[in-house]
Amino acid sequence: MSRHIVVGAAQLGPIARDESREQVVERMLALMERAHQRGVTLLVFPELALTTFFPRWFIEDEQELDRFYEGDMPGPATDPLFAAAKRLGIGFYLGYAERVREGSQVRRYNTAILVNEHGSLVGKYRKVHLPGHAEHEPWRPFQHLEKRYFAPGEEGFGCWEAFGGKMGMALCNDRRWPETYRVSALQGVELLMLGYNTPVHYPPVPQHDHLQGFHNHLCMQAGAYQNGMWVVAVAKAGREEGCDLLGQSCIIAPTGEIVAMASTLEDELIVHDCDLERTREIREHIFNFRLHRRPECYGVLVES
Ligand code: CDV
Repeated sequence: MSRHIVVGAAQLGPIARDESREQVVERMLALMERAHQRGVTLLVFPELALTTFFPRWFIEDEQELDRFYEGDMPGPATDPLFAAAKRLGIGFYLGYAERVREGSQVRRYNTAILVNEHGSLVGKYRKVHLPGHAEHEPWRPFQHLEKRYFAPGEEGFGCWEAFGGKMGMALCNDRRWPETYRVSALQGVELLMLGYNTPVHYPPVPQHDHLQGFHNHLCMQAGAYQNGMWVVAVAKAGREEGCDLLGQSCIIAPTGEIVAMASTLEDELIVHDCDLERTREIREHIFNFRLHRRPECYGVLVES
């Protein structure tokens, strides 16, 4: 028996600070059309896919900051993505900056949504692991102010029934944490989608810069294998406003093998026909959680 889903990873090249939503959505629609021609029914876009990666700047003017957030999803600029989903029969994962009013408070999240092949919202995920710093650090060549611009997601990782399987969502830095995969796998996730923006230069530890590509794949291949799940990881890549962002978008099988990988730092589509049943090769044997896990020995994981 097999359960196939043709998945696309829609890597985006750089987005300029003054590029409009309409221009970006145009690029995304072109990728959706190409994906449709290749039989894709689920397309994964990057983290904060609608704008430049704005946490690289210390922005004091609230109005200027708000330009990078979506108040409505879909809104007038993003509605064409939902319409294309319905017209082409392609669902998508989309990362964006979310601004919501909660009572008298405005809250901002680094968010991803999953939309099905009918153009309807299936689920929402708010980034759990926010990297970087909250205050302006002028010594850095560029900032990473996610801790200033976003509140951490409180709902954790989920599992959504869609596309004939169990889907999970995460965002960028989440991919470096083993908990992301395990908490998802324990809920049954068979395919984990994640978008990322990863500067090649890491100012606090620059001696690791040459390892960015290695660490990117190392954590995701391990996460896929140790949890028997497909991982679809999609970059915003290339030189964006003078900052080099890692590419290497990829699709990873539950065996940990990379089965498709982007070879440019531009808008690029990669596709793989994923059989969700292949998760069983791992989950029913080497990592059969029910038979072999020893949660009674792992208490410190949640106690500290
Ligand atoms: N957008 C991110 O979460 N980026 C981080 C960087 C700052 C290390 C990442 O883990 O790729």
